[in-house]
Amino acid sequence: MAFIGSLPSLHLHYNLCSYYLIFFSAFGHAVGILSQESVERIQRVFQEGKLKEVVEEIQEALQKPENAPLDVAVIGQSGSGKSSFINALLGLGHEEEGSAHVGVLPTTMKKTPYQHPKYPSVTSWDLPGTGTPNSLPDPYLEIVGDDDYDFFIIISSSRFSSNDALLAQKIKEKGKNFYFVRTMVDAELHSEEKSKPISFKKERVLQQIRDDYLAILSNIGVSNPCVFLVSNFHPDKFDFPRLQETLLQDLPAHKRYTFVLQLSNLSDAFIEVKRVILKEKIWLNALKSAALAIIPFMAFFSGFDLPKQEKCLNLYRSYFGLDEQSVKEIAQKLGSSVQEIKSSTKSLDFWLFVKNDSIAAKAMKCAESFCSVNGGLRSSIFQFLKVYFLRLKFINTVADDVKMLLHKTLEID
Ligand SMILES: Nc1nc2c(ncn2[C@@H]2O[C@H](COP(=O)(O)OP(=O)(O)OP(=O)(O)O)[C@@H](O)[C@H]2O)c(=O)[nH]1
Ligand SMILES: [Mg+2]
Repeated sequence: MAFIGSLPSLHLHYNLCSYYLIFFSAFGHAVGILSQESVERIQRVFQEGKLKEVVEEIQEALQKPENAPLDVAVIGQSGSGKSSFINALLGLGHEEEGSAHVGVLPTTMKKTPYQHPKYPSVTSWDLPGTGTPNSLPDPYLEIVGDDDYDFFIIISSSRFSSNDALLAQKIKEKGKNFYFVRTMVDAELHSEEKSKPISFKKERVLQQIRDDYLAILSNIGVSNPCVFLVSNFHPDKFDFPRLQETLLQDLPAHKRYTFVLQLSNLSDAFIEVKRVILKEKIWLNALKSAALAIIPFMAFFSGFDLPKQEKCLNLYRSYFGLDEQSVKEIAQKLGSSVQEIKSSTKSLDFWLFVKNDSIAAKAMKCAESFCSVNGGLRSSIFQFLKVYFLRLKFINTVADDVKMLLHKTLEID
C-alpha cells in the first residue's frame, strides 16, 4: 500500500527522534549487527533530518549482514579431527546428509567446501591434512593461498608441530585471525582416568594439557596464542562454547548476524545473543518503516495478516532450532513424543498461540500505550507498531521455549 501523506510535520519528526533514541539506548553494540561507523552514519543523517538517507542507510545496514559470506578454514595434521570439528561446528552428525566425511584413514584429500545446511552463506573449508605422504607439496601456498577466509582454525589432536607454527606465521602475515584447537580431549581424559583411577582429577588434567600447549606454542614462536580444548563428540562441553563466543566477538559486525544464526543452542548465552540480534533487526526495520511513514509517496506498510505472521514465527523457530525436524530430534533426546513437547511450549502451534494469548490484542495494547506516551501517531505507524510488538513477542516466546528445552536436555546429559 502506498502511503500518501502531507509533508512531515515537526511533531512527527519529534516522535521519530524519540523512537530512534529508544532504539539506540536499547542496544549496546557488543554483539550487534551494526558497525560503529554505521551507527554514526545513521545518527548523523537522522540529526540532519534527512529521512530518505536514514532509510537508505538502514536499508544498507540491514542488507549487508544478510548477504555477508562467512568462510572458515580448518587446517592441521591428517587425522587430527578437522572434518569432525566441521560437523560439530555445523551441528551435524557424521552420518547426516551434508556432513564432512570422517574416517580413521586419511580421508580428506582435497580442499572441500561444506555449506551450512540452513545458512548457505556460511562455508567451512575442510583442507587436506598435513604430514602424510600425499600431503600437498606446499601446504602453505595451497592453504593460505589467495583465498579470502575470514579466519583459520588450526587443529591438532596431539602436540602442535612446527608445521602448525609456520602456518600460523603465514596466516598472521595475511592479517587474518587464527585459533588453535586441540581435539579429542574426551579420549585423553578417558585414558588418564583409566590409568590413574585414584588420583585422576578432570580439571587438573585439562589444565596440564592447556599449559603444555601454551609452552609449546610459545617455544615455536607463537605469541599470545588462543588455545581451545574440545571434544568433537561433545560440542556443548569443554572450550567449544567459549571458542564460538570468541569467534563471534572477533568477527566484523556485519558478519556476526550469519554466525549467530548458525550457532546451535549450546548455552543460555548463545540463545540470548540470538534474541538480542533478532530484536535489533526488527527495531531497525521498525525505525525504517517509521521514517518511511512520514516521507510522502513512499511505499510503507502492507497490513496485518495472520498467515504472514505465522510464516514469521516459523522463521524465528528455525533460527532458534525449533523447526519441525529439530523438534522431532529434541523429543527423541528427551524420550518424549512431539505432542508432549508441543504442549510444554508456547511457540510451536501458531494458531493456539494466537488464540490462547489473544496476542493480536496484546500487540495492539502495546502499540496503543506507545502512541499515548508519544502524543499519538498516524494510523500507518500504529499498524506498524502492532506488528513490531507482535514480532517482539514471537522472538521472546521462541527464545524462552528453546531455553526451557535446552535445560531439560542438559538435565538428561
Ligand atoms: N574421541 C574423539 N575422537 C575424535 C574426535 N575428533 C575426531 N575423532 C575421530 O578421529 C578420527 C579422524 O577424524 P577426522 O575428522 O576424519 O580427521 P581429519 O583431520 O579430517 O582427517 P583427514 O581428513 O584424514 O586429514 C575419526 O575416527 C573420528 O571419529 C574427538 O574430539 N574425540
Ligand atoms: Mg578430513
